[in-house]
Amino acid sequence: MPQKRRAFLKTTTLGLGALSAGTAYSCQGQNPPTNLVTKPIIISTWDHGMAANKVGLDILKNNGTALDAVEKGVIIVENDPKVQTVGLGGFPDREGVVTLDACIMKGDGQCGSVAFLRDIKNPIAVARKVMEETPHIMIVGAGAKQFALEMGFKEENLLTEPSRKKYEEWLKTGIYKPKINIENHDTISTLALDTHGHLAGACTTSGAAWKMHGRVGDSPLIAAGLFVDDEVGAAAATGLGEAVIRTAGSAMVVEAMRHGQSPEEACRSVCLRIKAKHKDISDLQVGFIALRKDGAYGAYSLQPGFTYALGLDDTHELYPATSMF
Ligand code: SD4
Repeated sequence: MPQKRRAFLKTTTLGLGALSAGTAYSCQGQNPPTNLVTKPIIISTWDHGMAANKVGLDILKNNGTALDAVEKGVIIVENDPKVQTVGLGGFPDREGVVTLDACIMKGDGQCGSVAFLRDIKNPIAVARKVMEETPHIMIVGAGAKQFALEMGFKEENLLTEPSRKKYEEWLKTGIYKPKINIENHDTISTLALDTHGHLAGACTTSGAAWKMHGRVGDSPLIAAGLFVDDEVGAAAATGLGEAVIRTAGSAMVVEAMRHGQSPEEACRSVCLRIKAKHKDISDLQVGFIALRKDGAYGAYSLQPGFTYALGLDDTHELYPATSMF
């Protein structure tokens, strides 16, 4: 593990100690008292979630909405060419084309999504426009690009030189065997609870590197990559999209919380279901984050290595998720 990462990676236990003066809870199988509400709070997948949370938490602390917090937070990661799994600089598909997927959802059920979008670096903002400016929920491919251009988004080349070089290296063998999440940078999913008591979530990705042209994963699919319900909580996924879609992953996490499981238990239940549906999970990674309406949070993944970033009060920390193996 790189030294820099190790330095700010904290265990959940340490994190709880650091937070004990505040009102946050981890969710190791316990439901916190519901009269102690933690808000605002923001939680994101992976190390790059730290950058998203910083922007998002500032918005939340100024009484901004959870919707603005998650959108403006993940845009930071979409704009970062060094993150090769999201937005600008994302790895291309097997034809060398960068195609992006994203969705956004509010706790009242409003949502928007784009998939197989080319040449527009902020799919999450386009997804929000779909939610706010159209009678639809999901727009894909050429139609999504046309809509984005109509909404004033700029067309640009998303294939950066480092990603093109990696693609050319991959072309030498051209073998497609996804090992998603083995390197620690991936899809960004962000969930937030604002001071008004509302939840929102955003999920944005360039998807699986070297995927078939036209392949769409879980990330733009409401219920798979993301689900938010103000009555219960929110959940989002990272990892191999096909496995998440098969179990309607994020919606199932929220439903498990609705039936009384803590956020971490709910994430674990769906990981168990995914395990049961696959003969060999040695190369399969799926991770979930969950945020309950009272501010309780949790995360869980199949394989070790999945990290999540948490922002609340004046604290930003990165934690390793509990994993099955
Ligand atoms: C996909 N779920 O397209 C995305 C990729 C991902 O962590 O989340 N990786 O399958």
